[in-house]
Amino acid sequence: MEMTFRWYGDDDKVTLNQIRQIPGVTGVVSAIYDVPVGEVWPMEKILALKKKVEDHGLTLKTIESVPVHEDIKMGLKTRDKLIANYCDNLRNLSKAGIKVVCYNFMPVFDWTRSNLNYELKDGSKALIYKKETVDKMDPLNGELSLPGWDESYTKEGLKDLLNQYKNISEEDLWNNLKYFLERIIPVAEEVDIKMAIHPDDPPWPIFGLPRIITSKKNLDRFVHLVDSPNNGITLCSGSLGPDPNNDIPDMIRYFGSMGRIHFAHTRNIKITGYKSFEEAGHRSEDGSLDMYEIMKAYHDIGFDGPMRPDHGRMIWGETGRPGYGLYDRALGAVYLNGIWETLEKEDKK
Ligand code: DNO
Repeated sequence: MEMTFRWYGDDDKVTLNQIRQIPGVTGVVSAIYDVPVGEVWPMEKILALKKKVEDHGLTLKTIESVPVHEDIKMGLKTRDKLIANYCDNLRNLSKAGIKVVCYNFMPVFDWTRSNLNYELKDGSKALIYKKETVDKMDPLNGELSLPGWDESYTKEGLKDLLNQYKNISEEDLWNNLKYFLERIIPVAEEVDIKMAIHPDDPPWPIFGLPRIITSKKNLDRFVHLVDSPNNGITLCSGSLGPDPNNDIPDMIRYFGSMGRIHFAHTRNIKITGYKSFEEAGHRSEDGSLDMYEIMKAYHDIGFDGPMRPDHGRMIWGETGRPGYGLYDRALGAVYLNGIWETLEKEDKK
């Protein structure tokens, strides 16, 4: 396992110098952020990013994410050109030594929360999801501020997009995903890149939009859509965890033993009610997931891919990108590395 840290490039308040000082973190995962979704990332930009990261003594082997254009998710005619561009991105990334590419297939909204700044009892600020609040939210009234989605849509553009999705069922989304995979996975095989789909966060439909990467059953369907070792998963405990039916250690063992987990996002969440949760510190005691069992499952399958701590709370007065401050994520990395050290040493006894 290689412990990595997400870095948002030069605009990130968290610097590479800070990241390299986190004990046990040896790599970053990043992306090119200033090229519109659907276009090809210029090779110079990829190489410059890699050089910058490596000049700081860190590795760059994983990209999170190469985003998938909505036209591909909706299966529009324009998708073939966009998929060809996606394949060119994979070829370029491979030339720069990238081994893993993370992406998601969530319609319109990536990860979604009802509050980005909820004060927990200890005074830290966390991201939370409350079903009742989200049920009342209207993505078109402009109030929605979600960290994970492309804010470049105008209100009209977003309205059109949401309308177009009205005709798209879950089965349509599965078909569109299959169409995409059938075209990108052969290229990924050729250039030796492992594709790692990120589960839907939260793992249920929101705002009437279909969501399919939500459970063991659906992930199983996913890995068989195109049965290739390059067609794998980003196993995100915090995305799948809010559904108590998702047994994360079991999923790690199941998909891990198939060799289909290519990237691990490891964080805790605390379920606070039906379809409601708070993002907790990484420790088992702080949330609903047993992080020891999760790490043990990774250890048992011999996981040797990249892992990263995931969203952190804002602590010690830090402000910054929701979920992506320095301190709490750094604590998460060190905690996960601590569990890993114990597992490694126990194994050798
Ligand atoms: C949230 C992240 C996601 C993830 C994308 C992958 O913090 O885990 O935004 O990067 O879904 O495409």
